[in-house]
Amino acid sequence: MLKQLSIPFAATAALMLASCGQGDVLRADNAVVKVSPVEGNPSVAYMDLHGGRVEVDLVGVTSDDVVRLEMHETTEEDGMAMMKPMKSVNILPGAKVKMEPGGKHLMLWGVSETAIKRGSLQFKLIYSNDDRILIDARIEKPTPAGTETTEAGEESDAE
Ligand SMILES: [Cu+2]
Repeated sequence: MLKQLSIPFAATAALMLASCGQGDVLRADNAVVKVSPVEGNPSVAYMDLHGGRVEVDLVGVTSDDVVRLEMHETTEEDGMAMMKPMKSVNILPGAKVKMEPGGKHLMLWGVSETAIKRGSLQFKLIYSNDDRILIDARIEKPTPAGTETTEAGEESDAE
C-alpha cells in the first residue's frame, strides 16, 4: 500500500525535468537569406530565435560576408507597411521570436559573390548577456521569371 505513494512523486519529478529540458537553450535556426533580384538593392534574411533560461536581448548581428547589416521591423501604420531599424530584439526565456516576411527581419547590403556561389553564409548573433552564437544561413538566389536556371553542372557543396 505504501509503495503507491512514490508514484505521484516520481511523476511530478519527471514533469519538472521535462519543463526545463532542451527547450530552453538560447539558439537560432531556419536562417535563410533571400538575395534581392535587383542589383544594388538590399537583400533580406529571416530566422527563428529561441530564448534560453534567462531573458536576453539580441543586440547585434554581423557577418563576414556582408558589407552592412541592419535589424528591421515592418509595422503597419494607417494601412501602410513601414520599415524601421530596431536596436534590439527582446527574447524571453523559452520563447520563440520569428524573423519573417512582414515582421522582424535582417537587411543585408553587399552580400559577397563568394557566399552566393557557396549558397550559404554565417551570421554571428550577439546577445545582451555577452553570448555569441554562430548560425549558418541558406542563401536563396532570385529566380527571374522565364529564365531557366539549371545548376546541375555546379559542384555540390562538401558539407
Ligand atoms: Cu528592412
